Amino acid sequence: MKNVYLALGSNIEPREEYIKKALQALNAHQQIAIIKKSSVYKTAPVGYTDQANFLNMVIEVETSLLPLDLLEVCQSIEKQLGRRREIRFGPRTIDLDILIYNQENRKTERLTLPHPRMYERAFVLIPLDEIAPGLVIPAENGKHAADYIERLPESDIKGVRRWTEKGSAEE
Ligand code: A4P
Ligand code: MG
Repeated sequence: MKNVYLALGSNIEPREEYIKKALQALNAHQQIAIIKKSSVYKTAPVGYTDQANFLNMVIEVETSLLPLDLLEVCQSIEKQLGRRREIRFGPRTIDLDILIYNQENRKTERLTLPHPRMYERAFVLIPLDEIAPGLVIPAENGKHAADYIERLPESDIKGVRRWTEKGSAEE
């Protein structure tokens, strides 16, 4: 079994429903078990800012799937939930990214691990730190989420607010 962290994000209504459905679909997969869920956070859009606020969360899962097979499952769930790829970084019903897969480091066209933009994103680092404060992110020289949060501008941190308590987006 491999230990994996996934990021979920949605900014098209009904956002909470899309997050819940994605959790259900992941949990329904025979080779995926959800171990831990962060709270759901309401977050200001990053990158392409002319779009609605997001709901974001991070989960820990155990899986026997290989990285590319897990990516395929994530993308099929995105598709099932009506995801259309129009604007890069733009609005989406659901985005399911693999943040960390075991202690793997890889950079291929289809998959980069850990997720290449996670170090600068408060909407990923804050929920990750909530559920895995002791986790060493397997890149650079082995830092924790909190070490990267420290480097972020205050305004990025303020853009991430708790929306629901831990576990309330039920499976
Ligand atoms: N890919 C490579 N590595 C990975 C990985 N570790 N996990 C490839 C998942 N996918 C990975 O992603 C494009 C391609 O990245 C995939 O085909 C896969 O082979 P995509 O989901 O199709 O397109 P995207 O979502 O537009 O791009 P991406 O790179 O996932 O966008 P980001 O970086 O996730 O940014 N602001 C807030 N507040 N909250 C958000 O959730 N999300 C984005 C999207 C922008 N701003 C946001 C949020
Ligand atoms: Mg994505």
